[in-house]
Amino acid sequence: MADRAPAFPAIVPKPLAVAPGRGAFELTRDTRIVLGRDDAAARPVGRLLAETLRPATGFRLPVATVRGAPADGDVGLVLRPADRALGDEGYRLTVEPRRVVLVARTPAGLFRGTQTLRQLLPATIDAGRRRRRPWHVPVLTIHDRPRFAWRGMMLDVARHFFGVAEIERLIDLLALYKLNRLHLHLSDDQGWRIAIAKWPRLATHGGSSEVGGGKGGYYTQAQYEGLVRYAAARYVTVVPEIDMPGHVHAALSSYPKLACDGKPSPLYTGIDVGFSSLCIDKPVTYDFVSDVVGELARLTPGPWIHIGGDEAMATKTAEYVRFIGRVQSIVESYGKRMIGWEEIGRARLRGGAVVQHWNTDPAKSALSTRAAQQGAKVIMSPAAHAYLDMKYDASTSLGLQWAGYTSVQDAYAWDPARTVPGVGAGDVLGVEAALWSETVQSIRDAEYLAFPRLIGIAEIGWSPARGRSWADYRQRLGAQAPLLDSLRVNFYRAPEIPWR
Ligand code: NGO
Repeated sequence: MADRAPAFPAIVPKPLAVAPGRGAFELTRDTRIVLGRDDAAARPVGRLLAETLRPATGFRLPVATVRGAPADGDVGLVLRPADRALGDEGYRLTVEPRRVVLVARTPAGLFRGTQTLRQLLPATIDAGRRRRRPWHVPVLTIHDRPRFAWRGMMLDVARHFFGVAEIERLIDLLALYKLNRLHLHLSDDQGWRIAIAKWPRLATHGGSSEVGGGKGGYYTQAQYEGLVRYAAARYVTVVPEIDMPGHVHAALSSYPKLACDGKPSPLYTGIDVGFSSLCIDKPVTYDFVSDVVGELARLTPGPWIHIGGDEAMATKTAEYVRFIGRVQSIVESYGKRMIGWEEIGRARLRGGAVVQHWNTDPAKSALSTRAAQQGAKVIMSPAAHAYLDMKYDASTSLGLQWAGYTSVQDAYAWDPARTVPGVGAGDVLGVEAALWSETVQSIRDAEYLAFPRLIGIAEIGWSPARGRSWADYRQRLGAQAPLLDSLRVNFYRAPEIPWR
């Protein structure tokens, strides 16, 4: 296969600044990944890079500590904690004919830089098996850092369940496109997906169903901790969501005492929303919330716990407002920050709360505005752009269409800082694509809906608004096909994209 190094590199998300050069660095059997003596914190990043590059190259790629600057033939990882211009996740990548040097202020920044390096190599670097060919990286300099701190994807594991290996593969794909949050929607009417020691039936009973009547499933706490660690090694923070006070039928069916009428109910496998509610005035409700949030907080090194709060149509407004106020205090009592869907804008929010905008209906958008006015930061997930479960067009068999069709361009051509009136750049924490799984039965289905739209959302989160254009993006997106094929991603080959 010809080594098709593009004239200028087709990196996604688009870096802040790229200065192309001439020639190429070649990765060889003698290449080492080297760290400075004070840069031990970069070792895990070096190891992961070596693990990524070994299968296809067959090279040893030892990770070594050296004195002084990286020598000829080396790929150097350098930490410069005092270099503020690099930001928390930024990096500078210098590829010379004889060596590669990656500099960052933090290990996270180095990791992001290694993902750029991965995209600069021939796509077969990710094919998972040995290929005999030259491994070139074009000479260039890149200076890069993200626009937004929050660049996420939400996966609904409640409507259909996805196993640990599937989630790990998804985390790898998020990392490749420099996303840094995985929000897991762990409970809904149709299923409860995380073991809670003090309320075991949530998982054993509530976890045993899913949409359409499949067998469901749940994560043990040990499995969940493993996922959190796997993600953390790739600088992805897992954000757990337990939806309340609505979307709780699986919990009510597991513990009828949580329902206002106290009556047993069978599990639910349909796709209606808005019919279930916790019982706002029962004391046991707050034992439940506190136990669940407490156990989740212990499993969550990240600062956020998502409490849902959407579509509580079966809860009276005054009760909803009271409930969210109490939940906020519970979340804070475990040292965490509360995130909720935009509806929590109805309640009184304290500093540190985060709201997730989703419904493009103007009356609903006003709730995000209200939350921002109260000082909450906003994560942008407007359904018409960022809901990966919307159909691409009329021919898409998977997915829903309540927010309209969402083409690859619709998912890309918008600006989070200009989406909701009164919610400007200073209020926006970042972006998150949401994949709800009513129609998504397998991880292959999930990939089909997520890719390539998720890649566009990743670029919106990372790259400056100025300098982004659909015309340029579709070329760079098209150039991702060989890499996605190497990784065996089941992506939708949208006809408007010039796939390579
Ligand atoms: C809504 C609803 C979810 C659905 C999803 C389907 C939110 C925040 N609540 O988004 O329960 O699964 O739409 O697109």
